[in-house]
Amino acid sequence: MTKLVSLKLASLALALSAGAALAGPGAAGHHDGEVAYGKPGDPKKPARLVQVSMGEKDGKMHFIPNRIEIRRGEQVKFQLRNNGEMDHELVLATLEENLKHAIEMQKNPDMEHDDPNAKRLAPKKTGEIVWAFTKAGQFDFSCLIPGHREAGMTGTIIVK
Ligand SMILES: [Cu+2]
Repeated sequence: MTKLVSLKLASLALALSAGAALAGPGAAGHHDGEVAYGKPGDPKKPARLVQVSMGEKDGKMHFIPNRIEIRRGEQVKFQLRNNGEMDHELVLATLEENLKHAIEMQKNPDMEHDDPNAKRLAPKKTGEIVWAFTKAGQFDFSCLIPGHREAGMTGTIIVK
């Protein structure tokens, strides 16, 4: 009996210290993985559907559409489809981050993205990105496979 009580107390103490650690200063400012262009979406919450297709035509590569307007606070489910003959990806970020990232990709072209803000698709495949646009601004989405952004695979997101 006494042993059981002390065990319960020990687990209570553990739970309390875990709670204190969660509320510590380290957690401040990084809740939900929020970044300059918003945060990963919650698939359980409603989302506006935006279809984006990827492909190549006449030596150029594209996203359709390549300009998307979003209201601040809106959650968007991007339904992606690769209609092309090559692998493509959509990486959502600030323009600055995507330009920097494109340089890293040139050094390491096989870098795979499996982040909440990016999706890579083989030809004829579909995929989704769910993103909550919590901040106003102008953002970028690009295919960072070397040469693709340069061939036209880039678009703009405007959050107002
Ligand atoms: Cu591409």
